[in-house]
Amino acid sequence: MALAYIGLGSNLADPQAQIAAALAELEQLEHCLLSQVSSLYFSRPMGPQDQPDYMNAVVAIETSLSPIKLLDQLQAIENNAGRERKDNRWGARILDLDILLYDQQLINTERLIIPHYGLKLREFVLLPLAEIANELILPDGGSVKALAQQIEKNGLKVHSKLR
Ligand code: ROI
Repeated sequence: MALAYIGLGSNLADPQAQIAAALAELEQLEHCLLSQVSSLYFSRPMGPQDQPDYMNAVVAIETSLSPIKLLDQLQAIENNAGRERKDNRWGARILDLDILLYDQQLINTERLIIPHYGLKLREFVLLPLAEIANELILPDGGSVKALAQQIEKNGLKVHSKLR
């Protein structure tokens, strides 16, 4: 089994409900065990500011799925939520599920870059990750705890418990 960390984000169509529904779907995934769930966080948009605030969370999943099979499953959940795959890399989204880490693997392919490129730059990823994996060391040797302590919080707040 591998241990994967997944980032969840939403800023459209009742973000809190979107994240809760995604969590329920992650719990049902075959060959996956949802082992940890962060709090739900309120965050300000990174990127264009003319979009709603976000809800974000991070979960840990034990899985026997390969990284690409896991990505297929996550994209199916995004699509079920009504996510449109168009060219809006920095725009509002109903549901975003990103593989942040997959064990200590480094993956760099067209479909998948792991660790996720935004991991160390995004307070809405680092702080929820630190909540569930404070002692985690990244493949490049970086400490999640230290990175989370150093990053600018940009208004990030715990909104509620998910579990
Ligand atoms: N901003 C926040 N706060 N949370 C996100 O999940 C998020 N996702 C994105 C962009 C548009 C970069 N901004 C975000 O994809």
